[in-house]
Amino acid sequence: MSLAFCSDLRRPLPAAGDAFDEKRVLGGALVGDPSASRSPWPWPVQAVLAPVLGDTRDSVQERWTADGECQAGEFKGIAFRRSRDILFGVIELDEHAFSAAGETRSLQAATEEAYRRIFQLLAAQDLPHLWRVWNYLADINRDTNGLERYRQFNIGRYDAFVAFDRAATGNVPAACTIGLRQGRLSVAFIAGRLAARPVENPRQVSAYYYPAEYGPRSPTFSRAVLLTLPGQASLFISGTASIVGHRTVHPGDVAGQSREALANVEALIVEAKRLSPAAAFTLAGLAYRVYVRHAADYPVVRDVLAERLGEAAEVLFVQADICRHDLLVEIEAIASTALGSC
Ligand code: 3EB
Repeated sequence: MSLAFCSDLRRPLPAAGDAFDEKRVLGGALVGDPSASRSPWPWPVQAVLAPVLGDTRDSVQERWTADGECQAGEFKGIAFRRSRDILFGVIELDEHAFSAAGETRSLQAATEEAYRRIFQLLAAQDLPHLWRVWNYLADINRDTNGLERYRQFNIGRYDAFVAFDRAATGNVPAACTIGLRQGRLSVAFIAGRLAARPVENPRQVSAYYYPAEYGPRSPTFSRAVLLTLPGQASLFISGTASIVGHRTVHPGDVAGQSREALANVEALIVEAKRLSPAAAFTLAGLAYRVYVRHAADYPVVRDVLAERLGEAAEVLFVQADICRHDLLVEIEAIASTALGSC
C-alpha cells in the first residue's frame, strides 16, 4: 500500500489518457482559475477558486496516486475513487439548500450534512480512518445571525463527529479550513484502512481544546497526522498559522507571522520525527501550500519562506482568507519526499 502526491507546479504531470497512470489516480485538486481547464480528468477534483500568486499560470494541478488500480464511485453527492486501502473524495454543497424554514445557520447545517455523508461513505466502504480534510467556504470571517461563519462551520463539523461516535479530540484528522470569495462549501478528504497517528505541536494548545472565546465549538483537527505505511512514512501538516498557545501573535506583521508559522511547522517536524525516528522529514523537503490574505503581502511571505526553506522548495502561494480575522498567512505541507512516485 502506498500513496503519492504530485503537483505540476514544477514539472508537468503525466497527461490524462495515459492508461496506467489514470488507473492509479485517486483524485486531486485544481488551484486557481479553472476556466482554462474545466476538469477534463476522470477522477474527483477539488476546485479551489482562489488566485495563484507569483506564478505565470492561472492554475496548478495536484494529484494523489495509489500503488494499485482504483475504482470510481458516487455516494450522496460525494465523488470518490478508492484503491484497496485508500479513498479520496470530494463533496460540494450549496448552503442555500439548507436554509429551510427556521434554519438560520445554513452553513452550519450544510457542514454537518457534508461530514455525515463522509462518515456514512467511509463506513460503507470499510475505510474508516479519516486522515486529511481540506475545507473551503465563502466569506469565512463574515457574521451571519450573530455568529462568524467559521464558527458556524466548527459547530456543524463537531456535531457530525459526535453524531457518528467519532472522537472530537485526540485522534482527529489533519485539516485546513480556508475562506474563498465565492462558491459552495467544498470538502475534500483522504481516508484509509489504517489509522494515522495524530501529531500535536508543543508550542500550541491543541485546536480541539481552544477556549470558548474562539467559538461555541472548538475546531476538530490535529496539527498533523503521521501515516506509516509499509516502506513509507507520510506527514500531513494541517493549516499552520502564527498562533502560540491559543493566541494570534504578530498581528499586523506579515513577516513576523510567516516566521512564527514556519516555527510551528518546524516544531511539528520535530514531533513527527520523535514519533517516527526513521522518517527523513526536513523543512526544505516538504511540499507547501501557502495562503496569503492580502495579495500585496505575497513578496514578503515569499522572501521569508525562501530564507528558511531555500529557493528550491516546492511552494504554491494562493490568495485566500484565513479563519481568524487577524491572521494574514497560513501554511500547510505534505512530506512528499517520503512518498512514492506518481
Ligand atoms: C489555527 O491554528 C488556524 O478549522 O480546520 C488551521 C487548520 C486552522 C485547520 C480548521 C483551522 C483549521 O487555529 C486555523
